[in-house]
Amino acid sequence: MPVDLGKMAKTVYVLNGPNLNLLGTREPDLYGRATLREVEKLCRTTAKRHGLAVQFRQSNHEGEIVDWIQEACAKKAAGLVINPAGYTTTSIAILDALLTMEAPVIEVHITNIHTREQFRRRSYVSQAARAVVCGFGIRGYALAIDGLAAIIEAKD
Ligand code: CA2
Repeated sequence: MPVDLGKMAKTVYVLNGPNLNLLGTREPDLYGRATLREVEKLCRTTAKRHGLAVQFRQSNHEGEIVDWIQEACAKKAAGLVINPAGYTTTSIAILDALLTMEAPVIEVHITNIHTREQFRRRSYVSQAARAVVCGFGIRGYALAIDGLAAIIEAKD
């Protein structure tokens, strides 16, 4: 039976890099007290308001994140939000995967990486990002989805 793509909710991927599974359990002064599960809920609530479905993932493994970016492309995701965490400043593999995406990519960081150590300030991922949100705590994820939704709606 043919699938009517027009009637299916568009999907956005929200990908989280290494150690973000620890959110809410360590370094609360820096990253806050909310857990990744709460971030997921925030993303789902925000996306729902825009009629978007969410694939929410976290991995400590670079290649798995690359696989998920390729999956988002193959499944024609409407957009992708990524907090690459420690891979932000090291991963050409993640950058290359993101550069293959036609859908808009938004980079998110919980902290303001520009007020932290020098080594955190240079992001490879930013080269593939339509926009970067940093320093709003976990609210940045909701802001990223709101922004992504506006870009997606403007395209329709
Ligand atoms: O501010 C952000 O969101 C970061 O992407 C977080 C990364 C860091 O390497 C980036 O420079 C900025 C670190 C994620 C580690 O997450 C933890 C969460 C709670 C406790 C410990 C680590």
